[in-house]
Amino acid sequence: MNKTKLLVALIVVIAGVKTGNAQNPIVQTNFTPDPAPIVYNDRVYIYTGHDEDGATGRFVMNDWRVYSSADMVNWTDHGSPLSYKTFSWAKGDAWAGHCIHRNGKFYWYVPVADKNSNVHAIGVAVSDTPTGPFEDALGKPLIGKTIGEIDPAAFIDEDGQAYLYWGNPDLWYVKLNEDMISYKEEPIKVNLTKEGFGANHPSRFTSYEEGPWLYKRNTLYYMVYPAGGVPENISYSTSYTPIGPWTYRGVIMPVQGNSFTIHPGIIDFKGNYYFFYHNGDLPGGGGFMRSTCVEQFNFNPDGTIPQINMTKEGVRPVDNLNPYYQIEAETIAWSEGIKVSENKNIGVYVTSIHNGDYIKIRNIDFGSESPTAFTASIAGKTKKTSIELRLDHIDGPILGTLNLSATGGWDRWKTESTKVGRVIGVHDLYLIFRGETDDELFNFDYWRFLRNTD
Ligand code: FUB
Repeated sequence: MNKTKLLVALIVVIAGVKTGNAQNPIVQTNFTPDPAPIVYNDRVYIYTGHDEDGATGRFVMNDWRVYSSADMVNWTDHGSPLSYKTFSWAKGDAWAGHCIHRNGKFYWYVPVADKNSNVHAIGVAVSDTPTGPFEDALGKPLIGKTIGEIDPAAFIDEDGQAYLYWGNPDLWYVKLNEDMISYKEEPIKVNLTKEGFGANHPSRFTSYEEGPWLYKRNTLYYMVYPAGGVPENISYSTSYTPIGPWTYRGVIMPVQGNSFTIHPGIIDFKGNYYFFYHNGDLPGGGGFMRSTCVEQFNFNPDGTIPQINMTKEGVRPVDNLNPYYQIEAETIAWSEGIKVSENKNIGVYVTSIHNGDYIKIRNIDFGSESPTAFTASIAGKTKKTSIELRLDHIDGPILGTLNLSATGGWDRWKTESTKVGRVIGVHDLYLIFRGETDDELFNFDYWRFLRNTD
């Protein structure tokens, strides 16, 4: 490459980063540690923890959150359907959980500080839908006998037997009954050997730390876990049974990403393998303000997992978004400036919108017939605000501008529309918020495009 070409390439790369080509962390509106992904009805649902903004020196975690996507890049925020307050016996410390689907119900296993013992115990919440509402299934802990009852992860084998794994510094498992909220045999502590779990840290007997994730591919079971001690990497062991004996296989993700913890989750979705983790790389983030990220990977031909490094670019879209249905405003590939909130009337909505903030949505398929109008549901008290619609780039061509007036209240919702220019095919869309003030502009619930035929 000659010098001029190199300079042009560098400018393009820098401009790309500046205008939001990043895809990791996948949520920018809240800190979302400890991701636990599942696939349900052609969507990926991620159950995350929630580090409160401003946490320093200790974890401040009161609830959990749910996000979903059909394309792996546009993530819809389903809010927080579970909090430590859901469990009458809990007093806080809503740490890393895991949700699993069985017989039409969703079981969300979570560690919370127990009011009675003052240490973490594992509760289980149940719902009829992946996004809640969830309620305490037992009214007491499912597991709560010893110190270190954190980081539960459930797994259902092909023969129907369900297992729950958890623990720091020890690794435990129990066979769950078909009802997923009880067990017959007592929990078993796994014998952590160097052969089974490596030994890469002077202060620990093996490298197993916490956060187990059980994944099965063909006949091989993968136990994937944060390892170290701290700072943690993600390592794994394999076995031909879900209960071992385990063979240590090495590090998948080395220590990276501005966080002393990390947390794994692996799924298959639409023919690809995805590796979820968290880091502290969101602006303002760190060891106590961590965020979910995802990378795509392939298994090696011998079934081992290659080293996976953190990237800012994340993964490619595996589907397009149809803009002719109502899209929740909190469906976001990347955003800057905004936050989300939720209430009983309308659910989750975008808020804390200021002049220049934006939402990027990727891979919108406008089809072969151009839309004629754009409509959005907004609420606010500020005059002379607008949503600028730009294609493919934050400085890209303007497709239309939706001028808005005050609706009379932050919860007085109104649908406004504007004509748009011609566009066909697949494009990224930037919704850029404008106003003549530094104050908050409006709240934003949903949007869609309309065609003449709609
Ligand atoms: O998020 C709180 C704790 O940090 C989790 O339970 C561990 O897995 C670690 O990520």
